[in-house]
Amino acid sequence: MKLILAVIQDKDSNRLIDALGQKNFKTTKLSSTGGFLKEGNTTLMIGCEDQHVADALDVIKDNCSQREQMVSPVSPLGGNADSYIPRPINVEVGGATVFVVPVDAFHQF
Ligand code: 2BA
Repeated sequence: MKLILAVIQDKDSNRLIDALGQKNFKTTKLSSTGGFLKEGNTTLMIGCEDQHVADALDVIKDNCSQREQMVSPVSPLGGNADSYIPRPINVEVGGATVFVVPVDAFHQF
């Protein structure tokens, strides 16, 4: 058995959960925060048998979009903030960042 951890954008989460559910994948949705943007994103936990992992990854790929996001860098620490003009930069976020980890045991009590 494997545990798929998929970090996705909030905007994609309902569509992806529905698409996974239609293929009988069970999901747990966690509210998470990206370390770089410090904005909310969604982490899905999906437990499934090894032979279904590729199918789950296909569903994730098909339902998560890459988006560009403008980010304003914070002003430099210790520098002269008066003359600092923050220039927003473009960052490409997602589709999905996915970890597939082995599961030693699975219990439901
Ligand atoms: P964030 O950490 O908020 O990152 C959002 C996007 O910002 C990233 O998109 C990436 O394009 C960019 N980015 C991240 N760190 C950067 C840096 N030091 N310099 C410049 N740009 C940077 P994604 O790579 O698609 O990642 C989306 C979210 O997936 C991340 O949100 C984070 O929550 C998660 N993630 C990505 N890689 C991860 C990893 N190795 N371990 C754990 N979580 C990860």
